[in-house]
Amino acid sequence: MKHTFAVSSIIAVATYNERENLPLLLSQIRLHAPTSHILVIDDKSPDGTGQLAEQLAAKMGRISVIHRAGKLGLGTAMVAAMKYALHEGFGVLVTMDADLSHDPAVLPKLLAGLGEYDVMIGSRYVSGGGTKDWPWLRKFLSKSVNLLVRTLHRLPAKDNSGGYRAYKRAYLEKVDLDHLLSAGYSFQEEMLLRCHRAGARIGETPILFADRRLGASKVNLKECARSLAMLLYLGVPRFLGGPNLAPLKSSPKGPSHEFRKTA
Ligand SMILES: Nc1nc2c(ncn2[C@@H]2O[C@H](COP(=O)(O)OP(=O)(O)OP(=O)(O)O)[C@@H](O)[C@H]2O)c(=O)[nH]1
Ligand SMILES: [Mg+2]
Repeated sequence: MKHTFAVSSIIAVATYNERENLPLLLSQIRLHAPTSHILVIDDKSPDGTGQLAEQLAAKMGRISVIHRAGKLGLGTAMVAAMKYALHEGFGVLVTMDADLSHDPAVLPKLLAGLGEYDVMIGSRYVSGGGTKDWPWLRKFLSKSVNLLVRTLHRLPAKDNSGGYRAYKRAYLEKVDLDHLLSAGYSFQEEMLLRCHRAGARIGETPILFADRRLGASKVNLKECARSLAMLLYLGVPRFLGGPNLAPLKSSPKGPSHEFRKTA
């Protein structure tokens, strides 16, 4: 008898003051990825996003909320999501922003891409992708950083800095999540680099990245400079004192039912 298998997936959104965006975001995710679990990681948002997430979770079901003590940064929120996904036995983790810059309508394509690839990227820089309403300076800086990263780290992807991604469990298990070096923006490049070093096949599907419509931007110039320095350091070879980016040899503990039998 032939069985079909469905991978259990979890979609993680980190939030800091996203109260205005959360209801539409969660309903859109549920619409486009109805079988996925949702995880919200909130850092004690002063606007009450965490409490609103709890109310929506009670109403909608299959939504978990992690409340952290204060603003600890997007990178560590994503690590918390990765550990949660591993611990809870999910086969796929999707990460996305909460401000609707990442269109939930792309979720089916990201998930379907994992049939062929191990990590899928919602990409602004492949044919059909792009950014909407960005000033030329932001566009120029983002493209330049991507070109630098691609060249320096010999990464195959065109968009290495975006946060709209789907990861297969096996590659989250191979990355040493306890010793990531980046807490800020360079987190995305570092994760990709580590997955690449672990042998992951990386695919991209185009997205149109829209600027946030509601809520305040958290872009921080000091953090941009710190992340750029980190990207350069990540490119220093080991024998010259550079970082250890080798994949883990043994998997961390936790249930590993990657595939759930459905028939
Ligand atoms: N939990 C948590 N989430 C964060 C933190 N910083 C940012 N976020 C969330 O991470 C996602 C991306 O942050 P954004 O502020 O949208 O960053 P951006 O897209 O580069 O810039 P703007 O959209 O212009 O603000 C959003 O969902 C934020 O709410 C943080 O310290 N903790
Ligand atoms: Mg944003």
